[in-house]
Amino acid sequence: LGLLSGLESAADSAQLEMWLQPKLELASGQMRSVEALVRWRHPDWGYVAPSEFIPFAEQTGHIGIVTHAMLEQALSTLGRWKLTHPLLSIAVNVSTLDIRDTALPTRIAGMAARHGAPLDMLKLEITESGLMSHADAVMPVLRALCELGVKLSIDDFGTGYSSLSYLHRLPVSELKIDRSFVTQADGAPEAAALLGTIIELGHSLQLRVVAEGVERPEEHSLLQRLRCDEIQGYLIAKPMPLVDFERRLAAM
Ligand code: G
Ligand code: G
Ligand code: NA
Ligand code: MN
Repeated sequence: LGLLSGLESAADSAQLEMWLQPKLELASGQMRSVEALVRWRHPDWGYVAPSEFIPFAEQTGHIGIVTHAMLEQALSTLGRWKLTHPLLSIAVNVSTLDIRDTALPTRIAGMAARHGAPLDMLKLEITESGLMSHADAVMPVLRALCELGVKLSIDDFGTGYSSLSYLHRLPVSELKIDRSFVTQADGAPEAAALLGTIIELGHSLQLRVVAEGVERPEEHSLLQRLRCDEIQGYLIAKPMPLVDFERRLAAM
């Protein structure tokens, strides 16, 4: 309960920080997109890990506080990058509860207008299980987001139970393969073949395919051979505060 009231005041006092983790586009060697990951800087407890408060916030219906804080920071950043880095997109994680909220698209459009942010540089990452658990309820919201130009990505793909016909109908543009598949594929031929099959599945659905959790050079080259579009993981960079990321951008 202390955690919960803490979360509410955390948002008000800017303790919910947006950290960024780059992704690397394999064909071009360019950075096209970064993922926003929340970090709670508590005045007494120090950094509270997302694993300690995200599941709790979801269960108690308070995830909207986190989502709103991340969207605000992402759109404000995109507004600033419009002139300096117009092709760099930011992906924000959203939970099932968020995408069942029919007011979400309008709220996002309002925030973007306020920050002068291009909506087509915003991406939302939604877990496969989140998409599947309320398939009918989320479809109108996904369509409305898509019409605004917001890009949608299926996170942790391979860990849920997608029906292929439903996947085909979803207005998503990207699939993020869960990191467990990347970790297992390293040195195991059958697991590497499975990874290749998931990448082909994504491509036959006309989706961009991103692999997460890439930690070793061998995984990087395997994913390059398998024609994965983008990779993300500690090998490329760990999540970092916005100021550190912008310092890196300036030095590139
Ligand atoms: O960055 P880290 O590995 O600590 O994140 C742990 C978990 O918290 C991951 O599953 C990640 O998707 C989730 N997470 C991180 N930031 C956010 C956020 O802003 N919103 C939501 N809903 N989940 C997040
Ligand atoms: O659920 P989601 O896919 O959003 O989880 C992202 C989480 O994965 C974040 O907590 C992030 O810090 C973590 N992460 C990012 N890259 C790596 C990596 O290369 N290895 C591991 N183990 N975790 C990673
Ligand atoms: Na994610
Ligand atoms: Mn993921």
